[in-house]
Amino acid sequence: GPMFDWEDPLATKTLLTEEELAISETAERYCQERMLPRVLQAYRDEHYDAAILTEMGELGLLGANLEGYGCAGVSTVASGLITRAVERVDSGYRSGMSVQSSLVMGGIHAFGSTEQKERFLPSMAQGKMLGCFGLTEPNHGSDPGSMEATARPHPSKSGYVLLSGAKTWITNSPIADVLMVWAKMQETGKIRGFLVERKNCPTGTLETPPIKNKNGLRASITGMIQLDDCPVPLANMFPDVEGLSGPFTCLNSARMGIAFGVMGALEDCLARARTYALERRQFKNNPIAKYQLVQKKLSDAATDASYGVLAAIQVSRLKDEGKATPEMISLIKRQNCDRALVNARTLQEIFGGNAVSDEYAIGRHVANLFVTQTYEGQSDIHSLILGRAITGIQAFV
Ligand code: TGC
Ligand code: FAD
Repeated sequence: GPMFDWEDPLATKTLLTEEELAISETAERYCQERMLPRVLQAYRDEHYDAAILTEMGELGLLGANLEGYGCAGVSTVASGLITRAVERVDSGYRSGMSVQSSLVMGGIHAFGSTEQKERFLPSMAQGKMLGCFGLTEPNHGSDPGSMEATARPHPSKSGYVLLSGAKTWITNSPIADVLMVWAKMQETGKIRGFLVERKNCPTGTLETPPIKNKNGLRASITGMIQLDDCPVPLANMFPDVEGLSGPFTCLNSARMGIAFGVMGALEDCLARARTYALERRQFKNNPIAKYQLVQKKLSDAATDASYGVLAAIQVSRLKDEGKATPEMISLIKRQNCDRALVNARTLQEIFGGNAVSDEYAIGRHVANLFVTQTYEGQSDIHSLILGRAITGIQAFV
């Protein structure tokens, strides 16, 4: 008869195609063999190895669900399985990939002109050109609609605007070649998206200082974007999209990736806690895994991880059929991030004092998972998005 597999309690593998299983195996192998050995030192040194994006590009893992322009064109489930494999190692590595793949490549694919797509996507898919996504500002995080960054007509150069403003907490900004910046047109107040190419920015008009000494997501690089009358050609503006639906469309796909990804981090916490509980002995030489309170912690984590993966698969399938709504994505982003954080924090207790040693990885996951619950819409913001959909009353303002 069928056997229970604690690593896949609800047999979600049966929902995957042959191709999806193969992609997942490729990604898991790369992540375990090539990424995992680097992460401990990278986290200690607060160092992001940009070569990771080039390596992922070589394997076809960047922008994997996009069609054409050198991208693999796989299903949303397959691309979710990639994020899960990456985040099993570290949320910061998944973050670097999400920004490149979902936010920047996804945005260009959805809103770019043919010329923009041809210019940026193939080298981004190879990880040779790196991107970042600038929406959040020092004074406007949960409420990006109130952003202050502006684009004003260039006083002397026709076909150009001057971008000014500050973006903060921007993943990959210090290493990005192309910076997707959302700003309001000075004349209309409408939000538009710009592809700022670092190599074309005159000295002093673009700075991207790193934000150092983070207590989470330390294997990822984060910075600001400071623009001071930076000249950008209108050919680098998304031609048709106006308003928040531009950045939010990019976020839909990134939030989906996070919902899948954080389950990888939780599954890693579970696997490590299980191994530890079977090896560690206390009271009459019993493995602590024998004790009921420890078993409950493992059961809770396995249950939430399997429900989370199942829900992520369902919403991904609906997305590919054109039937997913943003509220569904808010639902799984909120739930999976919250449950990953709560369970990781509880599993941490199983390690006793050793939880405090970074060698055991659990503390790193817990610190990272706090960030996943905060960015791309903090969980309470997603509660309000859902609350609005349930009641018809918006509670933001
Ligand atoms: P609201 O009135 O709700 O909407 C304004 C316009 O946007 C459209 N829209 C969407 N379109 C597509 N997808 C969605 N999910 C959409 N949500 C809204 C909406 O239809 C409307 O369009 P139009 O044409 O009528 O103008 O806007 P609001 O200002 O009331 O928004 C409220 C709220 C709270 C929902 C929103 O502001 C929000 O989601 N806040 C959270 C901010 C956020 O998620 N920031 C993320 C920054 S990027 C990031 O964190 C990257 S981390 C990457 C990593 O390292 O992994
Ligand atoms: P605030 O908006 O000030 O919120 C603070 C608290 O108040 C939250 O708990 C929030 O839920 C609550 N709150 C706010 N308004 C309400 C309300 N109406 N009702 C109830 N509660 C409310 N942004 C980018 O654009 N690009 C990136 O690449 C990026 N990467 C990031 C990487 C890291 C490591 C981090 C930490 C952040 C990153 N962000 C990025 C920014 C992230 O999206 C924001 O931090 C997030 O949207 C929250 O905004 P805030 O920090 O300004 O918090």
